[in-house]
Amino acid sequence: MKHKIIILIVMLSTACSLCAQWHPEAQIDVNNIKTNLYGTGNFSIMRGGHNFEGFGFVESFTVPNNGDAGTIYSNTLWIAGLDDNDNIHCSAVRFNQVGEDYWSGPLRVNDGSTDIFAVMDYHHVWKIKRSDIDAIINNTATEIPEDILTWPAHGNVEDGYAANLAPFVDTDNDGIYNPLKGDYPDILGDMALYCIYNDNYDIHSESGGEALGIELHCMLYGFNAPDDEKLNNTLFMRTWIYNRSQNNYNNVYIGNWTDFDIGYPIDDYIGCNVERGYYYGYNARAIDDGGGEPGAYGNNPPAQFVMILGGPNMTPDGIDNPKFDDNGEQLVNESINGLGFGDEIVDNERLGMCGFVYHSNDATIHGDPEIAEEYYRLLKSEWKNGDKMCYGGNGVAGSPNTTDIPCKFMFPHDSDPYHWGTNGINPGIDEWCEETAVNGNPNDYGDRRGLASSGPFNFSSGEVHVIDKAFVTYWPSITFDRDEMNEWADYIKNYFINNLNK
Ligand SMILES: [Ca+2]
Ligand SMILES: [Ca+2]
Ligand SMILES: [Ca+2]
Ligand SMILES: [Ca+2]
Repeated sequence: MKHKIIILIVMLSTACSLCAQWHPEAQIDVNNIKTNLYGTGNFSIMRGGHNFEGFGFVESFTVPNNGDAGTIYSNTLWIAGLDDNDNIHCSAVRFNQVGEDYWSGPLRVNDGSTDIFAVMDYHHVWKIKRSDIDAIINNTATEIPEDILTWPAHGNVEDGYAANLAPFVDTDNDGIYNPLKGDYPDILGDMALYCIYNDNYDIHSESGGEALGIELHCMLYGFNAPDDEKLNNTLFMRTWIYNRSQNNYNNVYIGNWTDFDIGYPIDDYIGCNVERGYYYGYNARAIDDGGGEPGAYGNNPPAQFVMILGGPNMTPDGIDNPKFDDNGEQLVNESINGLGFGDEIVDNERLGMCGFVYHSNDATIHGDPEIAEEYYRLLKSEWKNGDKMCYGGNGVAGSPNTTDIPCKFMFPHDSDPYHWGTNGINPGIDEWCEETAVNGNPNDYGDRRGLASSGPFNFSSGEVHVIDKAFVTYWPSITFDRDEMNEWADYIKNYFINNLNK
């Protein structure tokens, strides 16, 4: 037995530090989107729903679910901030090509530590169906599924972990999860995937950053809604982030990073919508033509957007922060796309998308970040060398059609009428977007990656922040149309506010 454990430890140590493919995974297939989720909260990573670039075909963020084309190659969470000594702490992965910043399992509540046994115990993605919960409630269940029986409701308190982890409905109110007595997982949607992971098991070999000591719980969920095209093409994600370290962090930014691939991956554009708090990848060409390869959309390709429905809590200040000034004018600040502003509820305000930057797969100033400081700069809407992003052109000061006005949102088109991204200054260029970026001419299309960030905010020891996002595959009724896409965004945001934000 002891011998076996030692072998297992050696295997796991090697695997954990190296290999994303080894992460546990499960697949959500509740509606028109089908994707895997890894046990470290990422999806599609190291895979494509595509047959390009020699990766081979693997089902991942496949839309429609019975097709062979997808819209997202990789989606991950970045977070970075400063401790009391101004040291950067950073957890961020892109493709796990370099290494790993996240591992399965919770952290001990007193010091943020963990060990290989916890990594092993939580090395799983739970998959829960609403129909199985209904059967338990209605007493018609013939057998309780394994993932409901093993739902990670409680941590090992004797070993220092939190008593309560995954949410559950405690039907007998005894504080203990017991599915054999009628308790069941408290999920959202008709199907949910759930995993628990942390950034403190090992050194950060992907970003090189110092760990924050955070424990993350991720729920990816959706609705089976064949009569509701918008909801049926949406997945939601809720992430709970616990600061289990003893550090109080300041100037923290959290980001959602996406490598869009709209079918054929190298003919894409990217942009963002400031007022609605989302960013999107779309095909640069009317026809997504993969040259005969499977995995291209052909005519009428979809666009994919990621909306920050509700970001980190703002620091409580005892007031319901307003959305409008005394004259009824929109305030030029985070109330533009944040949640809970001017709703007569004190201190429920949450940041939305406070910045958006894109970058490319190249060695320029636009290229991929490599060290923690570069990740942190991108999170702050700066270029990786520390230069401010500037409005217009390619966002790099001194380039054609680029102003010297610092900006927070790249390619906002007409979605920033209050000029929040340029600190209230009218930059004098309307509809900044890829189609007309330089002298009215289109950019070369390519393989785009984008990062939406929320911040700055404070993240104290023992505190939890909750992040809500939506991943929506928008199908144009005729051709790609930003006004129509905005209707989809408004519908999904309202659905979230009315049904899910509780
Ligand atoms: Ca109970
Ligand atoms: Ca494409
Ligand atoms: Ca409020
Ligand atoms: Ca407040």
